[in-house]
Amino acid sequence: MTSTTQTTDLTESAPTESALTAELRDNALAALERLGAQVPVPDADEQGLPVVSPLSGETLLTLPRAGAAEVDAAVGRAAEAFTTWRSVPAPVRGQVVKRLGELLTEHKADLAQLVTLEAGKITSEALGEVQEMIDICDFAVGLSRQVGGRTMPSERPGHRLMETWHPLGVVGVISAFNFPVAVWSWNTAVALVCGDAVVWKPSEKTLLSAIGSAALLDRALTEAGFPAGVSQLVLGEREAGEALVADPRVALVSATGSERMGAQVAPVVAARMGRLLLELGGNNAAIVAPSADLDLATRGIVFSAAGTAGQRCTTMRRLIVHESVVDDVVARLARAYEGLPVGDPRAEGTLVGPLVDAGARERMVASLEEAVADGGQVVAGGAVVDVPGAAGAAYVHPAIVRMPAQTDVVRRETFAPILYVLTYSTLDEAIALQNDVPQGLSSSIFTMDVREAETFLSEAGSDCGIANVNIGTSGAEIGGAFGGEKSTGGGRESGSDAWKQYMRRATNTVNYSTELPLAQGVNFG
Ligand code: UN1
Repeated sequence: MTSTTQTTDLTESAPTESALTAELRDNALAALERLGAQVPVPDADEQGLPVVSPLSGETLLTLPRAGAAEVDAAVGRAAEAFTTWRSVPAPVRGQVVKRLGELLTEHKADLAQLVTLEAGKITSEALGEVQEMIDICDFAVGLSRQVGGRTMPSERPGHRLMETWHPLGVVGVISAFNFPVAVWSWNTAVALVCGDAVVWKPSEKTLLSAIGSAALLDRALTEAGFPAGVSQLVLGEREAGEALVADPRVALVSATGSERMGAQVAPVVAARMGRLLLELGGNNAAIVAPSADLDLATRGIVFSAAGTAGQRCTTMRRLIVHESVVDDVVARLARAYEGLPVGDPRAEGTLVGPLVDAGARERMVASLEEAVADGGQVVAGGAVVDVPGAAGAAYVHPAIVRMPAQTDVVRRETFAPILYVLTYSTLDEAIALQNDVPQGLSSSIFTMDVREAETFLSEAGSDCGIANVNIGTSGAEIGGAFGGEKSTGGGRESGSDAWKQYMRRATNTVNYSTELPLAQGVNFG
């Protein structure tokens, strides 16, 4: 890629461009400059990759498009850099991640601004996303002095039986638009302390925040005198993603996105015996029991269902409410939804920003129509919202729909703010409804009854990777392992012992005796 700082006159500005788009471009370029990032410029004859902001729905600028050849070169550079990086002591690698955390802290507002411009998140949530990056850096620094194996008793005298953990090699990270930078950092901070190199293909919808984040890591690496090759960024679309997934030098593919994407990636990686870490769709439900603290539940539900305009993997999409409290709960939620400020995510007080694009809005409208055809009743929101000066943006009012049953539309993930409400009479029935979807990411129960809470968390309860009590389905901390079961893909990123997926384990037996006893008492001559 040619690396020249891109200025306004080098960008493709359509004649019909809105004043808002010009402002967004200026803001984005200024933030990138503060981040020390070079914005690559496409060749004159190249059809560049458009950077579109969901705030205006228009193109801010174009970037060079990486295809299979660029991915091949990036993986080559990463594989080469890995041969040095793997032998750097893990605590020293941790110092690079520590520096990345410091740079992220220093540039928190700059990166958050790019997240808002590209993913449409309100400022507080965008800052929270960068905080999540800082948190995982802290976590990974601690990990850099802890990754290690066990020693087990050997059955043979004078023998030691132990495990050693080694870096895997090149990790391919494919991230989604909705957490454009945090998910990269979960993978990268941990992979780097584990001794791996990372090739990152961000969503084609969030290229600038990727450029900004990668620039900070490059700085941390070069300041410490390490080859920047361990961190590679490829800005491309499907062709680039396919090349990365198929490349036999990529030891682990960590991909976040739709269930459909996962179903395409998984067989390719499996066929070459590569490792997979998938974080795919969620269809997260909360159960509201008769004993629930309804004030607390209402607040938790509104954040998880309407926050991030319903565009988190962990967004609450289903509410399963006891029949004795359902009318009360729905009335409280409808009141809260009525007052939700929808609009420019940069504005103070806005709680719901735009959907990522018009396609997302169409899918929301279509799902609402299907729900109504299934007998659903829209009790709040659901309308398309016009924001002055942003005609190309896709704003909607988050919706609540009471459903007579868990029909197909409810069992699918529509990546938009629709909360389907179902009722139950026994806890067993509620848990069965909660589990009766293809996905298994996040779940929660609102109850003051310890028996109900414990049953929900037991083996007979939620089948999800995340199960919470008296808290919504979204907004997990980085200290726990993050991921889910069934069609969500089974991977675990972020905290706890997720690091093990970024390393390979060797079992070592050392004989320090003068004899050669065989295991299992075998006698061989
Ligand atoms: C995602 O939507 O892909 O738990 C990640 C949460 C965030 C991460 C979401 N910490 O909602």
